[in-house]
Amino acid sequence: MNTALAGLYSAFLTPLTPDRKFNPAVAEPMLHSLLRAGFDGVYVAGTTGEGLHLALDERRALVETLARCLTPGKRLLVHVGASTIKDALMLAEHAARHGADAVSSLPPKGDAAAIGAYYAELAAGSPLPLILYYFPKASPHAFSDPEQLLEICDLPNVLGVKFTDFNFYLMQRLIKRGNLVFNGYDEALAAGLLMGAQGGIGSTYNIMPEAYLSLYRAAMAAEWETARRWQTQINDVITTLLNYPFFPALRAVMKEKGFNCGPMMSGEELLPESQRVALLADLDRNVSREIATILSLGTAGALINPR
Ligand code: MN9
Repeated sequence: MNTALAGLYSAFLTPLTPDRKFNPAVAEPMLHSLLRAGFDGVYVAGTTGEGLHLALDERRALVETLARCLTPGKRLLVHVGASTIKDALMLAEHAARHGADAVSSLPPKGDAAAIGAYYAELAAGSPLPLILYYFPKASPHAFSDPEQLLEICDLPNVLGVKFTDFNFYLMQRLIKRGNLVFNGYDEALAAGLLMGAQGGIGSTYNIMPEAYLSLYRAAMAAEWETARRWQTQINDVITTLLNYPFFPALRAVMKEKGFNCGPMMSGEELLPESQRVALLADLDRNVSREIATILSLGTAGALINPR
């Protein structure tokens, strides 16, 4: 198995200007801070990065900026999923030209035959290895027969799967067959690593890198009690975030940490001020001091909830 890309990657939130253009002035320091914290790299323009909502030239600008700022030894995984295979192949070629390490794609719309044909064409035409994206909640039409996922994994140039599901039995079958598997549900990273996932990719890695890296190091050392303790603390945060519109809530916490990612490309509204304040107060109430420090809630919490 090719494990060169094993590790933890944050699913990069695409920072936008107020008029919804890619904002490199925020992306650069955000990338540096994630890499400095210890992540192996970033996964860009996926669900979290709103790749499917960005114009193609914005997606290319995003990749070019991050590729330029990548420090030695760090890696760039680019989601190239698009509404046509032609665009996906063009983005894969662009990612390769700019030094990315792998590409990835959600399944397209359509039936099993269309999905099979799309991945076969992308795997064959991409200069970079392909990471499939198994996410039944977002793409319930795809892989209703999991055997199809296993078959596509056997194609040349398919490296592995970003596995966003709680079916750990299926996850382990993939691992056993020699595929590189990235855990996709942040709330179950410890479980995925226990089953043999070689890494993880996640949206909430952006707001608490140190917690995920501590969990990962514990898991790699087979210190499962410690890994579970981190997972439990992490899940206090995720459970709170899931009570709010999720991606606006993530953006609100990023802003608290000094990274103003601007509006959502999808047009979904950011949290109104009263909800933003309520979210920060909920986090302050629900999470440990250790996690509050990692989230940079120190001052916000104290202001909202003096003690
Ligand atoms: O990148 C993410 N998937 C989506 C993977 O956002 C759709 C996860 O990190 C989830 O956001 C997270 C919360 O459910 O596990």
